[in-house]
Amino acid sequence: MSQLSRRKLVTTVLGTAAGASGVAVAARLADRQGLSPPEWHGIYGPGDTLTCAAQKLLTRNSMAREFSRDLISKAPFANKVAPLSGEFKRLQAGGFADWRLVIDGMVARPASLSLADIRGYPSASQITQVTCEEGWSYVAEWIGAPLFHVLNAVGILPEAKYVVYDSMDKGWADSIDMADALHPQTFLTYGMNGGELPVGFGGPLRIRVPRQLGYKSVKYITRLTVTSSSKELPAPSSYSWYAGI
Ligand SMILES: Nc1nc2c(c(=O)[nH]1)N[C@H]1C(S)=C(S)[C@@H](COP(=O)(O)O)O[C@H]1N2
Ligand SMILES: [Mo]
Repeated sequence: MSQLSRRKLVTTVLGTAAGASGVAVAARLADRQGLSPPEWHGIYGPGDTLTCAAQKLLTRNSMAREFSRDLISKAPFANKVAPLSGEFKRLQAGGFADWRLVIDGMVARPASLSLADIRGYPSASQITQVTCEEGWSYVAEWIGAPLFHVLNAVGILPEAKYVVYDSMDKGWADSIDMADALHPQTFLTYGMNGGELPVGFGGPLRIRVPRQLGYKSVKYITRLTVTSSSKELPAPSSYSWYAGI
């Protein structure tokens, strides 16, 4: 089925089902189309699931707003710089030469990439806003490898549904679905405002997911795991999994 006719079908069916036999039916249909947050059977009710599905349908091909260079924040605010571990400090002392990003799970060619490897992929930049759920934000230029280049290189298997990312900052693991993982503005970021990505802002490597709230843009990432199972996603934090803005 083509993208367009599928979308039409989904919106029609979602609307009809929501009116006729209740939101639960519509939520199940949304789930089948890969539009639901993975935890909707748990803390999300069918109502929230429909909200998420509707936003995903509307924003499927949308881009996060990009700003002109003169709107880059003069004093961007680094949220929390966690007391990073001894292991992090050792890597930092070595100029991150030993830093690796491990890519595993449902990929044809699992990989362990150095920063130089990641810099070897086509690079891109975006001037986008980090928006914290607590109400503050800043605009910065982010430079990195669009994640889809790297995922194409390792070869994601057709059943793959999510990309999980883990961080050297304990407790900061999260995940996105394939629509966001393959989105052109989702970056493995190693540069900021023309220079290297400072440690305070997540250096040496941070994922940028600019269509979602700041907490999805996890700093210090060291592992990407591709999976088809929502059961393999990191335990939900107190924030909602889908944070589209
Ligand atoms: N590893 C890690 N990543 C993180 C966080 C964190 O504490 N640790 N905070 C998140 C939150 S809540 C926000 S709003 C943004 C803030 O980005 P900043 O630190 O560049 O200001 O980073 C996100 N990524
Ligand atoms: Mo945040």
